[in-house]
Amino acid sequence: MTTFPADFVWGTATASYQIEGAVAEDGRRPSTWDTFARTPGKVWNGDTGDVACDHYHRFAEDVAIMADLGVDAYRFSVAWPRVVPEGTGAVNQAGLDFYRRVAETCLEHGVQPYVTLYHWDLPQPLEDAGGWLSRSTAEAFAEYARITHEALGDVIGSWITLNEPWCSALLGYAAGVHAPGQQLGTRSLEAAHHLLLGHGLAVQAMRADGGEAPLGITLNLHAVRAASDSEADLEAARRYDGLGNRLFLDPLLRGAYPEDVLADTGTTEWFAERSDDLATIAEPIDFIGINYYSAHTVAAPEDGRFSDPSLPTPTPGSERVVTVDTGAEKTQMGWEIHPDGLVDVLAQVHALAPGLPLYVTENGSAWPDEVGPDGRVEDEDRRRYLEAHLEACREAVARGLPLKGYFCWSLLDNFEWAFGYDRRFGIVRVDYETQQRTVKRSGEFYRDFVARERG
Ligand code: IFM
Repeated sequence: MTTFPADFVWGTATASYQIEGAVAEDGRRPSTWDTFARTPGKVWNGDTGDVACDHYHRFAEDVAIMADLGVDAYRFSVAWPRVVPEGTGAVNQAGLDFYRRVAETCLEHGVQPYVTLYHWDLPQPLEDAGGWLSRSTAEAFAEYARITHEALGDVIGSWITLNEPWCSALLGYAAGVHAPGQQLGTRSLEAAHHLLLGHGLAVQAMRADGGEAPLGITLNLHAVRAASDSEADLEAARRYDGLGNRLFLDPLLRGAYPEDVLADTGTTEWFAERSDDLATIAEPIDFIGINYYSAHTVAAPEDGRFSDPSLPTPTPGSERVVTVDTGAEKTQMGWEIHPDGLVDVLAQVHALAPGLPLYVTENGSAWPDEVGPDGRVEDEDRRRYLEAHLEACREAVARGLPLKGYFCWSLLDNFEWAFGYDRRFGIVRVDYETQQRTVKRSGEFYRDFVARERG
């Protein structure tokens, strides 16, 4: 059996708005997610991140849990509206101090801090000025990245600019199911461009600031399979892969947008006018993070086939693609479980950028956990999902893919965006009434797996 390299990084991941709470403390100002969550009908049960897991006050306890689990690294995100509360202008030292405390506590426990600079909490004033539809947001992001890098560069092990720009652009500006909740069709691709530009500018700004820490970006990649070899189904797969993967991978790793996607969406001219930005977007990076949850089998629409609500409608072209239910087991999110798809997406990225280190920066599953009379959570479904995907990572390593680490999503149950607290992804249970943390069976499994792999 292939063993993981000795320096393979084992981690867990979270994100600021999903766990911190304390949304109005120590100078933090509202983000688009504060606004969105407060808009009636946008988030299940009217849940908000106001308190979440209260990680802002309990981070030391959470880091100690990670140390007990024996993980090497903690991927957390910095909330832009804590550091630069209005998006541009005045810097909030208290916000930077908080993240320094988190990072230093990690280091004291032998846990390397990996920081994501943008996991969706855009300062509301920037959204009011156009959000990611505006080029100035990309420039503001680079300045915020520079400030954070300069302040925390001595304690952060790795930097990730953006988390899942596909979600920010297409769920936020096309499907409207994420903040800021807009349904602008092809204009969502303008948001994608400005996110990518923001990434490139941020990489340049952080490089100019100096330091050794690796810089990268995290994408949520879709393993795409055509339902059949028919021309129509292959065409559907091309479209799904185009919007879900290549729209982001190609400019980042090849310095060019996929022409078929621009043609499909009628945006060729708009992008041609901005072709000078491509060199910035393709600024060399040190690694790429991949968030993987499911594979998608797609087909041309036809009666009786199931249409996937996660493919953003009304993005032009989405009406030409449906997702087929293959009968595979699904998580509580309705996402089919296909561990082999993880190897496929890693191989897809490797083919584009041979030699670029790869990390699985998120992977996990939601299940309707039950708490036993003894307080234990025997989450066998989550444990099996985790084991199957860890074995897929082993397979990737065996095939020679340069996979350097794995971060389980998530350390804690948390605010699952539009699903509020109704979906639990944690390997540690959070009782939202008492804020008590309990390591689930899946967490114990992960601890033992990591220990065994380390020999
Ligand atoms: O909770 C999210 C996370 O914020 C981004 N990636 C997917 C996770 C599960 O939906």
